[in-house]
Amino acid sequence: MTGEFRFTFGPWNIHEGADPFGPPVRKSRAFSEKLTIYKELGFDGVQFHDDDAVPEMNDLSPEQIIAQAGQMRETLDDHGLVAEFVAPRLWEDPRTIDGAYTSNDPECRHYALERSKRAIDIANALGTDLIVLWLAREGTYLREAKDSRVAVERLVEAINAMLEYDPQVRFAIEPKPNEPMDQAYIPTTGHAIALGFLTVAPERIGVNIESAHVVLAGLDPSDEMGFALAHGKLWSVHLNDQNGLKFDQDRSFGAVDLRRAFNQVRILDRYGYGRSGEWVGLDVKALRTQKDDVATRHLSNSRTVFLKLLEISRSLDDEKLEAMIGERDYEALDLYIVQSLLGE
Ligand code: 3MF
Ligand code: MG
Repeated sequence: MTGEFRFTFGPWNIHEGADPFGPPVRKSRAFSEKLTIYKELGFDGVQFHDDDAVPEMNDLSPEQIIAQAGQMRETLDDHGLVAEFVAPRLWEDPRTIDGAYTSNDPECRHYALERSKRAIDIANALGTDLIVLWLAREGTYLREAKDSRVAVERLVEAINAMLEYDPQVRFAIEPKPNEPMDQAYIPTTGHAIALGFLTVAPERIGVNIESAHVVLAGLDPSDEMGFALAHGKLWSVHLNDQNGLKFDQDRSFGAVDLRRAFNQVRILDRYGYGRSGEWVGLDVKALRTQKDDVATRHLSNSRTVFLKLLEISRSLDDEKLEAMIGERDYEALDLYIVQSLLGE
């Protein structure tokens, strides 16, 4: 079968456990301390928000930002780590309360674009050509407040400006149907890829598929991955899990639906995901109940489950599978998969 997989996560995946109803329950860890944990947990790459790499970047000049990002690159080198991507964090500033690229206020849209250009500078300094766009507040709480056609045009305008700002950089759009907004304008993989085709450089627009986001859209993550793979657009993944249609849980990979996780691993492996340098990214949260000394288990556990499912997928008897499919005996196929997952 195919090759090895390399894993990444973002520093926000080691966190203090606050939720909308309660305060932090674990101590903060400095970013430098988090970096020392990556290798121990079996991870070789780091996903960044722009201000993970350059804190307080809104107070710095573009030159200062590039210099600080350069220092971060050296720190990564020292740890034997590399940057997978940089994502502009466009959902915390007061100017992005009503959206970033789709805000109704032109000054706010201007801020979002300038901030995104700085994120591209940071990516260059960190040595990655990939920007992830999670379009957090690009949606509505009420239909009448924004115009959905204009919103798409504004997204295209912003992405075009970024494509023109840097002729090399690639963008992986991370779709999500809701949260924090009631409805998002780019809720699924199909929307993200179609948006790319409206831009001046569709060949530089792909997707980052997050399992939980797909489940929230009522779809199957492995099918969304297949759709992106058929377009040559699966440039990153955020593997995790999600129990039904509620808030974005970011559960450990495979913790809720093992078979759903299995099928994601299977399609990634089948089509050589990773061969062109793609990483297996996680976007998982530790349960709030988890104590300090064991608050990184969700990361190592997710990786362990991925590798175990990979082993199971590769051990399946292809001839047996083909025979069952040929006979259209999907009941037999069903049992074979379930028994394999049960280790029988
Ligand atoms: C939200 C997310 C985000 C993005 C991250 C990188 C905080 O549901 O999934 O995680 O993945 O901002 O784009
Ligand atoms: Mg994510």
